[in-house]
Amino acid sequence: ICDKTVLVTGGAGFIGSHLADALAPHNEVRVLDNFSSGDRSNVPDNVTVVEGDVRDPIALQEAARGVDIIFHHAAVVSVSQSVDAPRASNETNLDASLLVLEQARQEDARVVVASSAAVYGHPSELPVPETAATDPTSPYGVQKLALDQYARLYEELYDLPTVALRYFNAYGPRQQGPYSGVISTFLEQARAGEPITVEGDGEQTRDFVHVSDIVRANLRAATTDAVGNAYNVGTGTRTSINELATIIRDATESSSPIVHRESRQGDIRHSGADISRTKRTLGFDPRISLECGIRSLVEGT
Ligand code: UD2
Repeated sequence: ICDKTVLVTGGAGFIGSHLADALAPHNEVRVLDNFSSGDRSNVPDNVTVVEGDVRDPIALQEAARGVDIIFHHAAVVSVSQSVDAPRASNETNLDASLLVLEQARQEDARVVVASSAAVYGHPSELPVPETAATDPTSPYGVQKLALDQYARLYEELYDLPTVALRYFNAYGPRQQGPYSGVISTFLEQARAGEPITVEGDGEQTRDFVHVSDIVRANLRAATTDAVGNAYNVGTGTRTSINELATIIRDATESSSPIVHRESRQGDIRHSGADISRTKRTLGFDPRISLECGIRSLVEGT
């Protein structure tokens, strides 16, 4: 997209900052972030940063004034935090999301929201299509499902162009911190020569999708006529955690042992996206295989 004024909430975070990077050369980009987990150094130079909380209507109003599109990526992304403190995560993940949708109505702006594979819980079929049953297993999943449904409803009720993108397991540069996901954990362990900790038997599978493919899905969502829909954003390929451990150990030429520890309570056994709707309707075609994505992470390219 070109010559638009856009707001990226959570634009200093992992996915939001990559999106800001991609948009900045050809658009006027604003970022709203409270830097609770995001980092200022992630934000490109030619972007207007509003330091503020997405829960704060005044900050949001300032950041959203006159925008054409809002990419809503501000969230408490930790599933375990949402289990420990459901109301606190609900305030950011759902209450603030409603503020964003309302603000978009005021501005007559398109909204692309970050939804999640968490809406499916234990998927009722594999690969899981968008039409499958939604049965989240955490407050985080309930919050993302409600957001995803509100986005659809705002299109139906108020004719607001909205798109919900259901991300599967995202990975890539700048993913860090205690809740950052298995790939960044394994990479750190392998680089430090420490044991790579597989939880459970390691035969559980995930659909790992590189952040640059996620950015491409967002850019498609920014222009599609097929609004009011949710789209899976994955690769369609599932990889076991055991395979992942080996790929990472090989790519880093690490001598870390691969060890097993207790499995995570309530862990999803298998997760994988049916991306046929996303391909057909958004023209989305993931480009980065897991091997390639991990190699580029290791090489820092
Ligand atoms: C992902 C998302 C989460 C939510 C959810 C939806 C990430 C980081 N999290 O959670 O936000 O959308 O999907 O279902 O993308 N594991 C190990 N060793 C470790 C760490 C993890 O074996 O040191 C295993 C873990 O037990 C699980 C798998 O790796 O089976 C993936 O764990 P995760 O935390 O990266 O992501 P997930 O799928 O639980």
